[in-house]
Amino acid sequence: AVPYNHKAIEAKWRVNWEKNPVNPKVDEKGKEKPKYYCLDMFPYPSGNGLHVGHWRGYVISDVWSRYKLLKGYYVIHPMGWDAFGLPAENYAIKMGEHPAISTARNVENIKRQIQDIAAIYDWDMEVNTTDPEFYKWTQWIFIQMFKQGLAYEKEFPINWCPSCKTGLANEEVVNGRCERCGSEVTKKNLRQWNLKITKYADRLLNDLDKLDWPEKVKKMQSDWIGKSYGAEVKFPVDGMNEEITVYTTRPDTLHGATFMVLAPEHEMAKKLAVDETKEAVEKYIYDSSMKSNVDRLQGKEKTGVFTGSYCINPLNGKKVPIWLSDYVLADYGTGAIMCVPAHDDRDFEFAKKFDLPIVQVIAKDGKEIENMTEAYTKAEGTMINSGVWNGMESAVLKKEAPHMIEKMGIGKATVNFKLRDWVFSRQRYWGEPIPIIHCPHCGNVPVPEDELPLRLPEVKSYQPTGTGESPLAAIDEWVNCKCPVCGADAKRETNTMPQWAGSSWYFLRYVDNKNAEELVSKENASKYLPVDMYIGGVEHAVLHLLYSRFYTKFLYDIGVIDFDEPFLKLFNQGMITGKNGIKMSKSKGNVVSPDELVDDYGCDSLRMYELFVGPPELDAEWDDRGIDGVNRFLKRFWKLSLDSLEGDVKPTDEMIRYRHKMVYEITSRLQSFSLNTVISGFMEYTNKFVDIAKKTGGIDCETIETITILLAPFAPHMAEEVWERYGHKDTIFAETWPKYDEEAMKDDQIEIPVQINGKTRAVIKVSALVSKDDAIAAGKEAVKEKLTKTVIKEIFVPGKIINIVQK
Ligand code: ANZ
Ligand code: ZN
Repeated sequence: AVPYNHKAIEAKWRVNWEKNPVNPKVDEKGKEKPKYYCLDMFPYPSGNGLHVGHWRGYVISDVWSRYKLLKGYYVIHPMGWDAFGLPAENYAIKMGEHPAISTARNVENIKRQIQDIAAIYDWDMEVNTTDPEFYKWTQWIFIQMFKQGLAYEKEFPINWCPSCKTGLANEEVVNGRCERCGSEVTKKNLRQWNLKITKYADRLLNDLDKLDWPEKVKKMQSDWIGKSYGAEVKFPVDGMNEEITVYTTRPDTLHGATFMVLAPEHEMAKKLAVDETKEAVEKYIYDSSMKSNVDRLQGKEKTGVFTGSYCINPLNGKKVPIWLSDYVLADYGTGAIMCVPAHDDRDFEFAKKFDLPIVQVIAKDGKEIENMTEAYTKAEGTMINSGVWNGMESAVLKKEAPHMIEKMGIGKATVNFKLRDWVFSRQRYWGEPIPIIHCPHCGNVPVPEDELPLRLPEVKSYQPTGTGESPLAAIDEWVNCKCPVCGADAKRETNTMPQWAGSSWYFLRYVDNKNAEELVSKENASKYLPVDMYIGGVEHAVLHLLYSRFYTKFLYDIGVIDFDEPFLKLFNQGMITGKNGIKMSKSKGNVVSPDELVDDYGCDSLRMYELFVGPPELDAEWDDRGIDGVNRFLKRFWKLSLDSLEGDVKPTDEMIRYRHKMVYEITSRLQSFSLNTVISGFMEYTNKFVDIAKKTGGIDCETIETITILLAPFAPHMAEEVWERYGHKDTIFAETWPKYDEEAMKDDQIEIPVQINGKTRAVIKVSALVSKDDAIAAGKEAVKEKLTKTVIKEIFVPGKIINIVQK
């Protein structure tokens, strides 16, 4: 047979597919087929280009799309660019070039590189978040939220990245550092636009049940939303006509509350100071205003200051001192807590450090502990030192206490969420302008919808200012405008949206990307959405994946779409790393570029190797040498198929049996997303067929064609070429995925005698192709009663006899 020439074959099919796309466009053939929407997380067009790690996700989604195509679906498989935001802008600043120019060039480059993968993206659906025709709708959504009271302005201390010189949302702060650049995050008091995602907290939590997502991601989202049940309890302040309300999830421990701590920002903090403590209290308040939330929660050593005032424990009337400490957050619960050092770790640490009383109220193993060395934090055990509650089970009391407290009139049962509203404005240039006009008479007025898009103006200096104002604030001609309501002189909002704005809804736009009247037509939205399969990295678990769910629910509520969850199924691929598991990056110098591998081995080999490196959901270390193995497999199959074509052999029972077995194995491994074992399955079965062909001179045509269809999603070029050589005119992707017949998979059964020391003791039925180990195991089982001595020899003559020798 002619040798496998990947260059010629791949070049030829690229041209053919260009002319006749294998996935017919929307509204052509698609109409009568069911849809399947397979979505990739769209990339940031950075200047670094693609490495073999990026390929992995795109190969997985393409294999899945082509499989669905062969299963008879109309497949929606689009691609676009998440091009606004910090990464593009930081890159542009580094290169001293306007972000619009570098972004456009990066898009060109990456698009060319993505095309090397030979994925069946429909480029007619392409979107780019920086295209005014796209961000017109990003702005439109913001205006709808504003009209519903979900987008609001507020001044408060927010997370601030001193290096990116912009405010950040909580989700963008990872372990106290900026999600983008890794700098330590501080606080800054800023006027901010916020989106009221908290209004959707319950729905975002409950609807996780509807989703076929990895449990790990669902758990991250539900932890982030952080719903907890507890009580608010009112503590009167001693000698003042004031009350302080605390939030607790452990009202059962109320008798053990020996002091109280307020967040330094608490509105009562300053008022509680007395003459002797005033100076220390004010200094403490100022110092903590400079720290980030994460620092405050994970800070090594507890800090705090006594206010000089006391309040009264409403259950037992005891006086408890009021302290300030930054381990209590201002924006969670009520910003004040009752401290039960015997049963809470942080309170315990604080009590030890400042020598405050510790009173145990839950008996651990029925006992009161002499000298506590750590808090006993479980709600297990009987109540002690708790007045009328003594003798109750803490677990029961924990549930009942909120209602008891409510009846006593000292507080109420409450539910709390950790989720905060989304800080939505950025003091940066490269983002969607927020379409709001500040009018001295009318307040905040949205830009009239028929004036959208509100274009991002050209500026000379797009560097962040660091003053808390965006670079747009320096462009007077742009800032100064007329109020659309009253016509007075007014000013435009100069903050821009965060990079997550466009990605929160882009998947809706693909299916109607040229619609000038609507974000997406009702018709297309209900025909092609929601997304059936979403493929991407796990790093967006609480950012993009939460924000998109919020946007989808909002657009559902205002009637734009008729579904309220965007992504029915989610698959998170693992990372491809360099040697020793180190992340591939330019700075580490361990980036493997796909270009040379494609050149040397071909796209088909690289596609298959990307899957062969390991289970797709796990990280995998890259080693170039491994690609040789899959390349050899492709050559072997190539030769087998061409030799068989010449040989024109009739099918044998063995060929048929293995064909059905192979269809079964490949399909079930593919269905369970075990893509690396699909590739090893191809290798195993091809070896088997090569062995058979040695005896028969080839493999029958139907079997080879079946394997070729199975192979098509993985090595599409070779599959098309073999298919054509087998005499087919139409693309292989117009075929249907092969079916298997369980009966045909079964091996022939034969009867075989089992002897002990040469005497037949039983006859068993086994497969004609049974292995030695399986045959002996089955034989021994059949005669186990008679195997009384030590087995010294086991003989198996295939198809003839099993003989066990014992002594
Ligand atoms: C008394 C108590 C006793 C508490 C005990 C715990 C254990 P989750 O589950 O995360 O909601 N808390 C309340 N507001 C806080 C704030 N603003 N900053 C820091 N901590 C705060 O946790 C609720 C618990 O965290 C509350 O229950 C409160 O401490 C603390 F044995 O109250 B607990
Ligand atoms: Zn006005």
